[in-house]
This record gives sequence, structure tokens and C-alpha cells, in this order.
Amino acid sequence: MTDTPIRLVDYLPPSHLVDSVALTFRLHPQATRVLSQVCLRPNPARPGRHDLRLDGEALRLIGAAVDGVPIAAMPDETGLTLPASSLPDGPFTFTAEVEIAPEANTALEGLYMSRGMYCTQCEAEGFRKITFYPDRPDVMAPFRVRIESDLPVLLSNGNEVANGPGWAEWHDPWPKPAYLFALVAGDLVAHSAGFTTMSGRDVALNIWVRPGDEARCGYAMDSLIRSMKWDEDVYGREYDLDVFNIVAVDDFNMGAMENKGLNIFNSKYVLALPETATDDDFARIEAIIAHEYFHNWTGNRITCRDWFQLCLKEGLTVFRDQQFSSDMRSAAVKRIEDVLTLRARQFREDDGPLAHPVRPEEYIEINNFYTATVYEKGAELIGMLKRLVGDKGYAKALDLYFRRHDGQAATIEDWLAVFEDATGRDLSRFKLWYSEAGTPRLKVTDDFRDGRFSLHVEQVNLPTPGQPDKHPKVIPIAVGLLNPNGDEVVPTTVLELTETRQSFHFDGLAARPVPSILRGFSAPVVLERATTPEERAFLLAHDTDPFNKWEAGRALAKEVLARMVTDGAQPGPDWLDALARVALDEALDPAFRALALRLPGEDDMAQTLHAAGHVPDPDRIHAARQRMAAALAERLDPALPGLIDALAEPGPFTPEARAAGRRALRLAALGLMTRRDGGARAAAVFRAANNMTEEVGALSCLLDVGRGQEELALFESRWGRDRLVMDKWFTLQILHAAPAEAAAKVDRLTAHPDFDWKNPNRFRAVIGALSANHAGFHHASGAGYRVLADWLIRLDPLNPQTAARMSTAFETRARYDADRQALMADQLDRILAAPALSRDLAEMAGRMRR
Ligand code: 0A1
Ligand code: ZN
Repeated sequence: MTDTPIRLVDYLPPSHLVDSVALTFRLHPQATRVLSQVCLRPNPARPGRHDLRLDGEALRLIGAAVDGVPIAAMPDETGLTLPASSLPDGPFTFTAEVEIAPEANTALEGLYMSRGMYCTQCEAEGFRKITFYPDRPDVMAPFRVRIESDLPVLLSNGNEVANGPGWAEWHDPWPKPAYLFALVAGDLVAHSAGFTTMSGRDVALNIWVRPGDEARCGYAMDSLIRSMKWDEDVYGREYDLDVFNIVAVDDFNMGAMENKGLNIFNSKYVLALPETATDDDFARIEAIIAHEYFHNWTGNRITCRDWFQLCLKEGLTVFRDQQFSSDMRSAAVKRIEDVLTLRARQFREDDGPLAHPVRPEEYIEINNFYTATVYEKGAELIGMLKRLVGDKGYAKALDLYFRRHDGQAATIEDWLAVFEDATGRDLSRFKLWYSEAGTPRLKVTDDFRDGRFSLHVEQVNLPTPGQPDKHPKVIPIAVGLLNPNGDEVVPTTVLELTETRQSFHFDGLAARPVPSILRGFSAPVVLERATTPEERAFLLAHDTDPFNKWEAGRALAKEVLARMVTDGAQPGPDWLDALARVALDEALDPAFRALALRLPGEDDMAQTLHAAGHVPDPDRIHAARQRMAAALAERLDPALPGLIDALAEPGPFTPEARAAGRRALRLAALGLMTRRDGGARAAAVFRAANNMTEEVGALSCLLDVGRGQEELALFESRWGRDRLVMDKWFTLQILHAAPAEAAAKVDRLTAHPDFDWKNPNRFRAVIGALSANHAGFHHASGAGYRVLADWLIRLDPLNPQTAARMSTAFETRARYDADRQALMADQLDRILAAPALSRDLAEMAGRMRR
């Protein structure tokens, strides 16, 4: 069966609107009854009489009625059609009773069970697995929900209005689409706090977890309170219900979900203690708590008209959570980390068969479009808009957006119109960023004559699948100029590239300056500019823009590593000295120094080599990177013990950014030292660690040099009963496995009694780690490809969404040699031939096989 794509151009407003919904749930693991009462009326925006289509999947219909009169409804596989002729011309009520089986729901979409607890996931189209309903985001309604169950805690959206033994009733006054519906029932305990909003309303805050986990909620609660305050201070957005509930669940396909007043989280992004969570975990918890909270305005109060507009809520909300984290932590470090992620995930996506515009124009399965392009590139587009209209223009546009579209389901056209109306700027050319896929390349040359420095910029927009011809984009290029002595002669200025080729001039300069281009990574593009290593080293030493200072070091390291891969060179003393100077410069933020010491990743190198016209060899890249680390360790050797000692944190653990930065630098130094002392120091740090960052960090250092077996066993005996910590134990072993052993390691660990492959976190901890081990996954034997395909084929019938997401490991196929390409194609063919393949995985494998 081939599914036909859904297209943006076919959008039609809904035939009917919903004025209110009342739901009753009689919870039972195998036979939950859902009674619904939906008050509808014809949509004046669709004149004439229309059939009413109600979405519904895998529902056992017990009975249905229109205005109390039973109807003989015959659902098909995807729903129910009520013919126009059978419906009143004005308002009417549709009631239905259906039965569903949450315990049998392994896809974790709709109503399902996670270790005895009921919970829901309705985005994007899960509500149709709960009852018959117009399951589309432009149908918004207030919900009233009654839950009947013996479980002690019964939650839904909005405010609780009544309860009694075995039941509770909730009412959400804010009209919302069905994808924001949520229900939770379980034996849960709350970590509670309160927040007084800017207008003086008291809001009860609860984080609901399993008994025993309540001591692990402090950081998430603290992050929530800071997010609520920040959204008031920076965006003027206030919370709008009496209670804000968060629930942690162990089985969850994604990170978290912004259901109105009842956020549901993967427990991994809530639960944290210094002993169990790393600094990266703490930072991610802070960011995701903020992200879901910020959705209350950007996503819930203003939602998306249709799923093509997904970036309207996701791009903006990612941008907002990035702003929040950068205010809470170091803005420079946050920007560097965000760009690292963008390049690793989004540039990679843009460069392969899965490339798609930030606003896609067609899809087969919408769940396949929760991508780095929609989220991360979507956020970059907001950053560019802000740069183009300035901070004041941005603030005016956002105020107008909230005023004009509150309570609506909006589009990208609406979004751009508020910027045009608030600032008077024409954004019709900028809109191309939303409709054209691919990462623009900027080729920059310069010249200097009679005191005039000129930058000549050309933009190249290469074809992507289905989009052979591209147009020039509007690209903000932030530039600063430095004097040869290192002083800044021209501070950061934003140049606007709008044509294919353009020149920009700076006059009145006494000497030829050194340009610092694309400061702060002002646009999501690849900058191609031939420069000397000396100039990069100069910028690494002197650039006042922290992003470009780091970028200069990064570019140098990549050039050195590329030569090491292609002609077996050794890193020269210049690079080693330049990097050593930064690493040991105590005037610099330790977190920044740690980032500078982080060598380019192997997948990143493969992507870079491929773009430069080489066929990347994963083994050679791996070996060269090892040699690079060894050379750096040798160069820094005398300084390492002192660095490690000086960076030990005295007092108790705190998760804040300053302390985390010191630990990051300490562990970077420890990684290098492990290559010199055979692991003695790392083993000592492991044993002395009082926090998970150093425990896992030291263990990683050991595994990287082929040691650490004893420590792994110790770790397992210490943490064997802790699911989240044990995910790390599984991941580390795969991530640090030698290339020839990675696939066999997967076989060994998937046979471990604690490998619960139906739990998405555990599945990702092992199978996801394999594709993150570049040389292991791409081992010439093809064993990595085979073991991944085996597990995807196995998981797909149970959990298509997670299987489809993880199949993207194959998206880089075209980079590699013919043998590897053929091996990957074989595995994609095997997947495509699997019986009863899901729509999710079929779409992904199909696109990657083309
Ligand atoms: N909207 C959520 C992420 C999310 C998306 C899809 C899901 O199921 C298909 C679940 C969660 C967010 O952006 O956080
Ligand atoms: Zn989101």
C-alpha cells in the first residue's frame, strides 16, 4: 500500500467548528471506555453544506448519536464520515462511546501505559486513537474531562473543578486543538511549589513522579520558576491557569510535550541529582523545562493552522529557550554549542536525501517532520529576523503577534506579516528561507586599495531533492574588522546580502584589516573563504567576537585534521601552540577553553571532507583523530596535572554554568592526560567522584584508551537499579567501542537482562549510540549497518515513530565509497521489504533509498 502525500496547497478550512468538548474516561488497562460529547456547528468560512469527517483509528465504536438520536455509524480504517444530509444546518451535538486498550499500545501515541501509569501523547495525531474527533490543529475548543479510576492521582488539562473517591473532573477554559489534550492517572507523588505572576495571581506548581523520585525534582522546579519569571520579564507573557502540572514518565518517544497546563516529560529530562545527572543533563533539563513552558504562549495560546506550519511554534519556541539558556548561562558558550548541534544535525540533514524546507510542502507521516530543520533551522530564521529588524523591531513585532493572534491557529504568512506591519520592512524575499531547503554557501574574497577594504560575497544555493532551482536569499552577515595589531577598527556591522553577488566596502582604513566574518554565526550558512593558517591563528588570539574566536580555532583544527586524514600528515607546532595558548589562558572562561579543546567530531569531518570533494574513509578519520589527540596531549603534557588539580571544585556540587565550565575543562584535560599516564589519574578521579559528571567523564576517558573494564563493573554494581543512570552505562560502552567491535558490543549488550528494547530511552541508549560511533557504525564489514537494520525492523511493528527517527543514521549514505553505499542500500532494501512496514519507516527508508 502506498500512502498519498498530504499537501499544503490542498489546505481547506474545517467544515465544522467545535464549541466545546466533554470527555469521560473509565480507565481500564485492556478496555478503557471513552464517552465524548462534542458540540459542533458549521464553519461560516466554508459556506454550503458539508459532510463531517471525524478522525478515529483503532477504536471500537460502542455507539454514537447526533443530538441524542442514535446513528448507525460505520467507521473505516481512519475515521467516520457523517453525511451532510444527516446533519442539522446549525449547531448540534455528536456523542460517542468507544473502547480502547491502553496496555496494548506500544506505539506510545494516544492513551498508553508506562509501568502501571496511564498517560497520553497526542501530538501530532494521537487524539484520533482516543476518540472520534476532527483531529486537526485549526479546530480549537474548551475541554471538560472526567476521569474514573482507582488510581490516586488523576490529572488532565486546565484546573481541577471537582473530585471524589475514584473520580476527578478538570476544565480547561482556553480553547485548544486536540493535540494539546492530556490525561495522566497513576500512583504518583508531587514535588510542589508556588509562583505569583506579574499581575499577582498565585499558581500552584507540581512535578508528579513515582514515589521515591520526589527528591530528584528540585532542579526542574527551579528551572520552571526561572522560566516563568523570564517569560514575564523578557516577553511580557504571564501564565494563565491556577495550576501548572508536570509529569515524568519512563516510556516516552520524544523529550517532552507541552499539553496545556499538563506538560508530560520523558523522566530523563526531569529527574536529576548531582550523583545521577551530568552537567549536560542539568543544562538539557533547564532548556526543555523552559521550552515546554514557553509553548504556553508560542504553541498553545497561538497554535498552528496545520502541520505544515509546525516551525511557527517550534522554531520560535526553540529560539526562546536558547535565549533563556543564554541569559541563564554564558551567551558565548551557548551560541557555540547551538551551532555545533545545528551543523551536526541540521546541516547533515540539509546535505542528504531527507533535506526539506523549514516549512515543508508535503508529507506522508507528519511525525517524520519533527526534525532539526523545523526546530533548529526554524530557530535560526527567527534569529536572522531579529538581526534584520533590530531588537526594538523584534519586540514590537512580538507584541503585535501576541495581540493579533491570541486564541488563533496561525500561519507563517501571519508571522511574517506582523514583522512587516510592526517594522515597515518588506519580507517577501526573506520568506524564501521557509520554502527552500539547503544550506547556502558563501564564497568570500577581499581586496584592499587606497584605504578601502572590500568584501566580495557570492552565495551559492545548491539543489536539494525535489528543488533543483533555488533563489538568492536575504543573508545577514555580521562583520567586524581588526587592525594588524589586534585592535578592532570596525565594530560588528550587519551587512545584508540580497543578491547572488555583492560587494561591501569599508573606507578610511590605514592598513589592510583582518576581517571577522559571520560573527555570532549570524546566518545558517557555510562560509567558504580561503585564508591562511596565520590569519586563523590571529583571530583565535584576538577576535573580540567569542563565537568567531572559537570558530577560528575550529577551522584551524579541521584543516589540520583534514590533512592528517588525506595525506597522513602530523599536526604542526603552530596549531598546537595556538591551541595551547587558548587552553592555558586563565583570562578566558573555562567553558570556552574546554570547547576549544574539543576536537572536531568524526561525522563532522566526514561531512567536511565530502563537501571538499573527497570520499571520507571512516577508519582513517578515526585513526587521524586519535593521533591528533595524542599530539595535543603530548604538547600540553607538562601543564595537565596542574590544570586538573586547579580545577577541582572545592565545596559541594552546584549545577550552575560556572562550576560546570570548570568541570568541562578539567575533564578535557583528564582525557588528554589519560593518553599519557595510562589512565592512573582518570581511575583516581573516577573513584573520588562525588557527582555523575566526573564519574561518567573519567570513565569515558578510560574507555577511550581501551581501559576501564573494572570501573564499568563498579559502575554497574553501584547503579544497576537506576534506569536513567544505567542508560549511560549502556551508551558509554557502544560509543567508545573500537570500530571493529562496536556491532558485536551491540549484540552483547542487547542480550543483557536489563536491555528492555521496548523502552525508547534504553533502545536509544544502545542502538542510537551505535550510529553515534562513526567508525563503528561505518565499519567496512557492514556489521554496523546490519545490526541497526535488524533492530529497526524489530522495533517498527511496536513503535514506528522511534524506529523511523532512528533510521536517519542512513541519511549520509551518499558520502561514502561504493562498497559502503551498497551495504547501506542493502539494509534499506531489507527494511523496505519488511512485512507490514509502518507508514513512518516506509516514508523514511523510501526517501533515503531514492
Ligand atoms: N511538541 C513537543 C515535541 C513532541 C513532538 C511530537 C511528539 O510526538 C509525535 C511528542 C513530542 C516539543 O516540541 O517539545
Ligand atoms: Zn516544542
